[in-house]
Amino acid sequence: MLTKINHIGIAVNSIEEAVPFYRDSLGMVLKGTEVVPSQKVKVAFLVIGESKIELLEPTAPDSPVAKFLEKNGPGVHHIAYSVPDVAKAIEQLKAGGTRMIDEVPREGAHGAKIAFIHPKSSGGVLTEICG
Ligand code: CMX
Repeated sequence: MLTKINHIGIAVNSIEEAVPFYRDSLGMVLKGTEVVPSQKVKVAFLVIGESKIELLEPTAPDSPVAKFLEKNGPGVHHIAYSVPDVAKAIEQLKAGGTRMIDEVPREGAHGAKIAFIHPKSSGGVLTEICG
């Protein structure tokens, strides 16, 4: 069902302050930033080879990422896997007993279809599937 790791999401207080480490110290390429209003986050995509890191900065105090930062501080927020068909993957996961946060695909960055698996079903690791 999964084809590859799509990206790793990292929660930060400030994209502007976090980018120099990834871009200048690690040599990753900043591909751009985007606000995802529905999820109250600003995201920055950094690329190295085939791999991507997504920095997540909250855009409002009640953003889920703001809550995450309050509870845990900055750090790894989620791991996203590519699937060919998100709706189909949701059905397959549910049929196998996996609890989903999203039972229907929603829109993520770049207009991609995404869905989150409930961390209770994935050993505490917030897991995203994306198309
Ligand atoms: N890691 C581990 N557990 C997490 C978590 C994380 N990053 N985020 C939330 N949880 C846990 C919560 O603690 C909660 O646990 P309990 O049920 O034990 O209390 C559970 O997951 C559900 O969380 P919630 O906040 O109550 O549920 P919501 O449905 O309101 O939201 C979620 C869940 C994951 C969608 C939201 O917290 C979130 O992180 N939204 C931002 C998503 C994001 O990263 N979007 C960026 C763009 C996406 C992209 O294109 O990649």
